[in-house]
Amino acid sequence: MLRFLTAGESHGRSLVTIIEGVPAGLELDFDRITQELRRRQGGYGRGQRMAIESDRADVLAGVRRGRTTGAPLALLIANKDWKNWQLTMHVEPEPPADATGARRAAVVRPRPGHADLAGGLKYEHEDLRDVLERASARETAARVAAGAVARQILHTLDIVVVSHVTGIGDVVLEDTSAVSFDQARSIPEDSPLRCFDSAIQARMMAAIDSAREAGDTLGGSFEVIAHGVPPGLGSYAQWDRKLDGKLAQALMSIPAIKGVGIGLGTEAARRPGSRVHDEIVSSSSGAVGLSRPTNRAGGLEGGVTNGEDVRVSAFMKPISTLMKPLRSVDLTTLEEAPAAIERSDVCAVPAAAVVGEAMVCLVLADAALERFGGDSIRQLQTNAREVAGAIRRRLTRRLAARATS
Ligand code: EPS
Repeated sequence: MLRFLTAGESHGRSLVTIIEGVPAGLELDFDRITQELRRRQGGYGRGQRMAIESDRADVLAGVRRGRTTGAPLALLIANKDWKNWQLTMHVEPEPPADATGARRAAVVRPRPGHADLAGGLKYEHEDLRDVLERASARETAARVAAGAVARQILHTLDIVVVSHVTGIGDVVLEDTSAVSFDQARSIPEDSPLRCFDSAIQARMMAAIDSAREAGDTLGGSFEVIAHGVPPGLGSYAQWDRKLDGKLAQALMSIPAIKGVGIGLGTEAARRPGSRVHDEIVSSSSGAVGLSRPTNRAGGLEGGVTNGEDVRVSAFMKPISTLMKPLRSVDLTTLEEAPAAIERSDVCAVPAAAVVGEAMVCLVLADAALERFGGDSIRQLQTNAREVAGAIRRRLTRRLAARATS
């Protein structure tokens, strides 16, 4: 079982993550972890914090001489902004003598859309900074670090995960499924919004500019595509083992995500079955003599992977902090007041797509370890090859029998 926990606040000293269940013998590519963290910082519409940070993860445990040992990994991401927040975020009862930065006033006017009010009611916080510091999307940097490790486990099984932005506000791709895995993979890393269609991308950028000028924010949508996923991951046998459910929870847990779709997603609800279900045809080109001319199911049927690309979409609401704030209430007086303003992004959909990739990598790596087992990468690869060989032998034997009958 592969699991992870994160800890840390947006303006505290650091973010940390612990990943448990990583097989031994994985040659960890440290640069690739840094590369994923830098990808998360990108995107047209990101805020000033991204000019301060240059995220990288220090590996503190679970790795020796570049290889995982089977022990838990501990990764630490230092917040460069910490030097500006020590007088506000100090852990000690009183700020240390050498504490730096400004002392911020308590946050008492909750921002509609963020966790401020709900979190303050739950934990009985007077200063809503105690909520927003942990609820901040800053936490996703720790998830991306964990996801970068999971991605490397998947690569030992030739599974590759990519993403592409499919919508910003009301500027959306007509047909998300028209973008193939290879096309999504070909999007250059310096793309402003990582949308495959450059004309639509230009319109998306204009929409972000308009939102910024209006003191507003924008959300959007993205799709994560996992290629090379073997059949049989997940299970239909129990509600909490269905892989579509696990993927949906993982994506929904990303800050600001309000909807998830598998394959066609909600579009499947509007079509007749004849235009939803993916026919199965005998095919000499198929890995096991079968192929699917379409993949509207997004690689999952009954909560189990069927060998097609896993395609999951997520729908992100606009960033909560508006420079033209919405109405709120000052919780110290209960009088109407404009919502608090925190430094923020105008749009962070490309960043959320990178976080989405990380979450899909973590769920798929866990599902692969559940199906194939393996305390070491070598055992995992051997077991996965054996299962794939058994499927091929079973089905191609029937193909051979049919050919001779
Ligand atoms: C973010 C860090 C945060 C925010 C943003 C994303 O940094 P700061 O609060 O210092 O600006 O910029 O978080 C949000 C917009 C949010 O609503 O939580 C990051 O590292 O991704």
